[in-house]
Amino acid sequence: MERLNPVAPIVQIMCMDKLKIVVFGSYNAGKSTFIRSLDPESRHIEADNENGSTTVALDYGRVMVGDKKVYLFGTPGQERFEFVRQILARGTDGAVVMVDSTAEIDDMTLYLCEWLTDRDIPFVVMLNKCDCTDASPEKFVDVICDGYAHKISAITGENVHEALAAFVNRIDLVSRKNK
Ligand SMILES: Nc1nc2c(ncn2[C@@H]2O[C@H](COP(=O)(O)OP(=O)(O)OP(=O)(O)O)[C@@H](O)[C@H]2O)c(=O)[nH]1
Ligand SMILES: [Mg+2]
Repeated sequence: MERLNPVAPIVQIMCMDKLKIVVFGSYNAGKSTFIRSLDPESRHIEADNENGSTTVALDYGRVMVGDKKVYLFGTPGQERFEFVRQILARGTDGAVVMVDSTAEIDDMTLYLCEWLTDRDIPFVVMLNKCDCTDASPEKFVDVICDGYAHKISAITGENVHEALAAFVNRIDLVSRKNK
């Protein structure tokens, strides 16, 4: 699961002791839960819906990874919020693509991976909801992330901090190589 694959070049990282990471993913994948798990004091702009709540603007959280301050922005998953995703993506150092591994591969996830690749934004796939008995994360690995992904459970916190730290270190490593 940790196999390294080539990462798109990072053109500009303004200041490596502060990082902006945007969390993308389909509706209901667990983006907001992931940010809550990393930062219990995170903020969320949501509306009530049939699943409890859905993000209608953004999530915002902060977490230290080693000596780096990581600013996390969660996007809304509903398709109609494309304009919000475009705004939040500006100037980001990296991205997480959150996937519900109890669901099937969907067009939105494929589109997001392509979109990030086209823009040379380094990203990591997080295969979420691995606490569920019907989770099948393996089916995503080769299709959307070329072997590089982390299995997590945002709701239990399993592997959440470790997966983010691995990605932050990876961004750092690539930026040092490019200097
Ligand atoms: N079992 C399980 N449920 C999860 C996990 N992560 C999130 N959920 C549940 O999945 C639902 C959606 O979680 P959210 O974090 O709101 O998902 P989201 O991607 O932010 O959703 P949108 O903002 O609507 O796109 C909620 O009922 C969560 O409790 C997980 O790791 N395991
Ligand atoms: Mg959300």
